Amino acid sequence: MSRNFNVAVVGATGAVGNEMIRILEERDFPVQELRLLASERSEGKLLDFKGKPVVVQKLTKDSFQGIDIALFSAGGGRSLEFCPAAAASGAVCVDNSSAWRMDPEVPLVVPEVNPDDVAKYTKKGIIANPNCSTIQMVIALKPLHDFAGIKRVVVSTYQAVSGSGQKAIDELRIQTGELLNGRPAKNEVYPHQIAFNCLPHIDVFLDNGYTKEEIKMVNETKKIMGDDNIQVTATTVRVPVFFGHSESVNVETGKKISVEKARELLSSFPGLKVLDDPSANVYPMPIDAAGQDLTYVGRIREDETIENGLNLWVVADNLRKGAATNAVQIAEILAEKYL
Ligand code: NAP
Ligand code: 3JN
Repeated sequence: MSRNFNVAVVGATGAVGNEMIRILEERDFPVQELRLLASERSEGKLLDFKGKPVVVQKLTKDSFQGIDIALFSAGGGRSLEFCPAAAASGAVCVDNSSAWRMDPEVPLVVPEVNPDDVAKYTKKGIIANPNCSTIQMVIALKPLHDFAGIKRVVVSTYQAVSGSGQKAIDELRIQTGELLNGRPAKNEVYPHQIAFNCLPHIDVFLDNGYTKEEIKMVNETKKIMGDDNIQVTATTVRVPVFFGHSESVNVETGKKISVEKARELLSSFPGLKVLDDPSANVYPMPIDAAGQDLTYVGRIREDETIENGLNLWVVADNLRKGAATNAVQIAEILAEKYL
């Protein structure tokens, strides 16, 4: 990267935005100016970047003058309203919401899987970051698909509360404390108690009985992998974990992949780390993935009920690789190749 860039973080005070600031810092992204934007509730608040305070500004359509790259994580409504204004000012938007993901003129990118799709940003000036559950799954699927052609995927997720934002992190912490002290738990973010519980309900229910989160996994996987023939069915579940989404992934392929071959393919894929030694109790867990940028895969075994099938257990930090790290990696590709 030969020059520095003016970068805006929209939703800078949120769980994802905060992680974006940390990751820009950690990866030493070449930032000239960092502009932090949020709602008027946060106007004037100070956030730290590289040891210096940066004042949070209120998001308006004029917020993007002089900005090269705008990282959005302030919800789909804000992305729908403000990405076009940012793009019209000359910024390239990397959007973390679902607002633009399925727009045919907007690329949906996981850098390890389809980095060349970044080039398609020119039509609308927007690149979409996939849903966190999709990102970690497609990283595990891609090397298997390239080798043996994936026909069908059955996935069940175990998603951390940080996927629902800062208020949900607080809700799990407070509920756990109250219940352990014999007091009743209040719920505001979720429709039921989340502490010591599991909710098979992420995002809203649709007419077909699936949740929107489940349908995101179906549609986004096809778009990122560039193959509409991959069949995906998903059940997404919220669990009382703070950081790190886990997934049970059953894959049916066009030709057989032995467990040894799967291990070899997965081990050599960028961004993936195989942790698979059940005899020593080694398998991926969210407590180990939290704070990391890799996607971890283990429990690799044959599905003995079909001719060509594998079962995998896939874990990643949902706020990092599932959101902020993926967005900053896209920004790095933009900075290196396109801006
Ligand atoms: P969060 O912790 O609740 O933070 C929300 C952020 O949006 C805050 O900075 C908030 O600012 C800002 N915001 C809200 N309303 C605004 C407005 N009217 N104008 C300007 N800023 C506004 O939520 P989060 O977990 O960080 O998630 C934020 C968004 O990121 C989600 O809605 C989703 O679209 C996306 N996301 C994507 C993934 C993924 O899978 N890739 C994962 C999680 C989230 P204030 O502090 O001023 O209210
Ligand atoms: O619940 C999770 O674990 C991930 C949540 C993602 C999310 C939360 C609120 C709105 C999204 C998303 O990225 O799909 C959205 C959205 O639809 O933008």
